[in-house]
Amino acid sequence: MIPYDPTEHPHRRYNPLMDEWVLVSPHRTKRPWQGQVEKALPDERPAYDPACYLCPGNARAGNAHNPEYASTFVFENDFAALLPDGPHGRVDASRFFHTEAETGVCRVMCFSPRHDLTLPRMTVDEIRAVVDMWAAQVAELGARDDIGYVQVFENKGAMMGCSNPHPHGQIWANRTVPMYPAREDVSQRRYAEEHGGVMLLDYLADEVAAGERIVVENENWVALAPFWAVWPFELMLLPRQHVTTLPDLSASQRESLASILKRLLTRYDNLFETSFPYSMGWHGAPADGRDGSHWQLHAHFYPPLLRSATVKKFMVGYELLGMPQRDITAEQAAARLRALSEVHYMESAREP
Ligand code: H2U
Ligand code: ZN
Repeated sequence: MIPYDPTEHPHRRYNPLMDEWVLVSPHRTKRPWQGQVEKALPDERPAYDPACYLCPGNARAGNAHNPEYASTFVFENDFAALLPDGPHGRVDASRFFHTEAETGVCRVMCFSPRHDLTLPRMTVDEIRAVVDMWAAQVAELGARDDIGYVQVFENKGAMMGCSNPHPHGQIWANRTVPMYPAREDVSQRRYAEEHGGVMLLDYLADEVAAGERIVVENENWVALAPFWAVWPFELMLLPRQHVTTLPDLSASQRESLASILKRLLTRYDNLFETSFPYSMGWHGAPADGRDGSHWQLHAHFYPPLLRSATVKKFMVGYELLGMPQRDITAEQAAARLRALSEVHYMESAREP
């Protein structure tokens, strides 16, 4: 039999966090690509847009008005997917018709008053304010006895369904723990019971030793392409120390988080010289009152782009019906992101 070569031979990789598999087909990256590599149109936006419902002072749905905010600003989503008042718990459990009424809170969080910015184009101090607000929201909502999990996330770019380019994210807080964090909870709890350690800390130690999937790191944080990544340029961001939730981050961990976010998001933008679309979000220990010491806080970045500012990876056919599949390996993706500059292309372009 031919000896197995991970850069050559189709193989599958196991994701122990989600208990899933991904099919990797590295030989396909050698096939000729005749499509062009387009650049996106330059994104020229004003610092203030009178028609934007997220800009300071502007009107929102209903009769709401934003204050003249100067840093971050959080408000209840005017079209919330979850509502705080209402029934909860099992309402029907016949053989095939399980229903649970659910309650919760949805908020929108503006990262900056500036309509024309994105996280990588903000200063480290401004990003630090975003980190502090994320932590404050998780602390406040998580302390409520009608909330079991606080999901912080950002949808960036029209390609990811983001409705407004003003830099913003969302916070959805449920009574129950949503499906993916619940699955991560089971995996991490089982690992702690079986091995007596924290799964993602042990994983991080092995990744640091291997080195080939690390993209950026600093004294407190490591951003890496997970061994089991599904999306072409998927990343995971992890603290080096054992931390279970965003509010538990120390001042120095928050400071270095702001710094590594700027560096990694600048690399993302520089990859195809476009404002890189993605969905990102934080996973930490639930706020359901159970022990969460088996958890390690982390962020996932799921970007759809594959080959250029406009060519995205489709999760279709086999991915929907069989299992997720990727061509370039996590190691190749990490090497490409590692090779990029940490000076944002829009800023370097201005230099003569
Ligand atoms: P996106 O991140 O998907 O673009 O979401 C922006 C949110 O802003 C969206 O959830 C809310 C929408 O419900 N929104 C308001 O709360 N008030 C408005 O006036 C417009 C949009
Ligand atoms: Zn705006």
